[in-house]
Amino acid sequence: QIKGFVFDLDGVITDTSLYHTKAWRQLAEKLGVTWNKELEEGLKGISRMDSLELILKTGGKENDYSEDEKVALATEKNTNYVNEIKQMTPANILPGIKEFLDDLRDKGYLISLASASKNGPTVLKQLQLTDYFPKVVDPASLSKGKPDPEIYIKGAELLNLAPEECIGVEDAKAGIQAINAANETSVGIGDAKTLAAADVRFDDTSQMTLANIEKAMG
Ligand code: B16
Ligand code: MG
Repeated sequence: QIKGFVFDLDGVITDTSLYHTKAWRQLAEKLGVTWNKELEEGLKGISRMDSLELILKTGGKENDYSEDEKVALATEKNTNYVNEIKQMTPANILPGIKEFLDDLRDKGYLISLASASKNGPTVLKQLQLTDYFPKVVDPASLSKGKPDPEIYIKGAELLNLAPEECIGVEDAKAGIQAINAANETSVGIGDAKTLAAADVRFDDTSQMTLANIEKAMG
């Protein structure tokens, strides 16, 4: 029986990928790495340092920078990103999400956040959704990022629930893999091909309701 929901943030609650993409693309082009759609998709859900590594590898530059230089590059991207998200307001909440969270809260489901982003709490604050997420997994506490299940296991633990009692919601392939490996039920938001491994999938957030999830789970 499902008692809790563990949410990804970027791409599920709001679309920060726009801002992540802008900031990473700016850095990549400065470093002489050509941007492409596959790279853009691959950056979703993975940590800041893993994102930088993927960009450098895409450009064949993985051995060109020291650890200190890499940290400086990632910090430069983050400064630009943090600047961008200052403009976010509750209008940036994706369609149907507020209603879904209200419904979950009314029906007594427990809710936690499993975002790889260290800026998660800031984004929730901009969206005025902090109160809906009393439990947030600290991404700095993780030894491995998505697709490793650790973040979703912790998301369930924070709610004092077994993974089998939780539904995880994700927009990224790496995230769905993490939810499945954690033994939670996976709900994917987005493209059918990318999210083929999801237990339940919707094209966009507006279709994600308890009734639709129950129907899809059978
Ligand atoms: P930060 P999610 C992820 O968030 C993003 O999808 C990913 O693109 C980003 O690199 C990662 O957070 C880390 O973010 O640099 O802010 O710590 O999808 O897991 O909510
Ligand atoms: Mg995401």
